Amino acid sequence: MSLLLPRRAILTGGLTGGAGLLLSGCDRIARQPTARKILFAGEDMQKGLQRALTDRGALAPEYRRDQMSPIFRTNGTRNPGTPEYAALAAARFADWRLQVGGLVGTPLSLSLAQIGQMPARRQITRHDCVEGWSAIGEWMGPMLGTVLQAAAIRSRARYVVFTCADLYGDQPYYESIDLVDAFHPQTILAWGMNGHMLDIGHGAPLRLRVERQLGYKHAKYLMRIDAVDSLSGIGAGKGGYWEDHVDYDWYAGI
Ligand SMILES: Nc1nc2c(c(=O)[nH]1)N[C@H]1C(S)=C(S)[C@@H](COP(=O)(O)O)O[C@H]1N2
Ligand SMILES: [Mo]
Repeated sequence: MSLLLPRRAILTGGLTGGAGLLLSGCDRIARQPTARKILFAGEDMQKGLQRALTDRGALAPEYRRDQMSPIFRTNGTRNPGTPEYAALAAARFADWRLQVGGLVGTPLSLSLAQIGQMPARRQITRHDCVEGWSAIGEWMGPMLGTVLQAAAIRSRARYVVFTCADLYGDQPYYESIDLVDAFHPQTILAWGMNGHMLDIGHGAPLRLRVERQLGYKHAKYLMRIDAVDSLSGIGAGKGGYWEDHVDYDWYAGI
């Protein structure tokens, strides 16, 4: 329970309005890696560490409806196209279940309806792809932290691994984040986008939104979520499909 974020404040919109506007000029400068290095050079270790932790917890900017992109492109897999996924989609995901396991006290198997009944956050954020495009869209779904808590995530857990329905070769797309991002209030399991149920192109029936990081971290077509204490047993050990195959950074902070 100690990890529970101030959900009431979030759900009533206390944090949703114009978080981006609250950033001071100093914060903006501190976000740039080179500036950050210079700033940190003059600080003692303790202060620098504290600062880094604060930075990780900060909110990504949120936008107004009228700032949303008229077109939000799709990227990576646009349809998993496997017989299994086709069958799930044909039944409008009535038979789909999200498995939550690994280092948890209570493994869960959640239907889309169950996830839809959980308190949802709505956020209009900017998606930044490493390939150089971005788009502003509205996302809706429960906080990942709520689901991890419902599963009674164990204190030994350090990371959360996502396994997807789409295959690259014979391997599902996979990604991982640490617990700071997993319990960040804007890290949600989105079932809604731009006022509709998530479509297949954007990751139906459920995709991750981890708003402080680049697009490839936002795993679409979620099938499993596992809490783990190490990433060494996942794929080649770097924590994600692109990290393992083309050396993308595991921590892709924006
Ligand atoms: N399962 C899965 N998730 C994925 C990908 C993918 O190929 N498969 N591509 C990633 C990349 S690189 C980006 S930019 C975003 C694209 O999300 P979108 O299609 O909703 O724009 O999904 C990310 N999540
Ligand atoms: Mo991307």
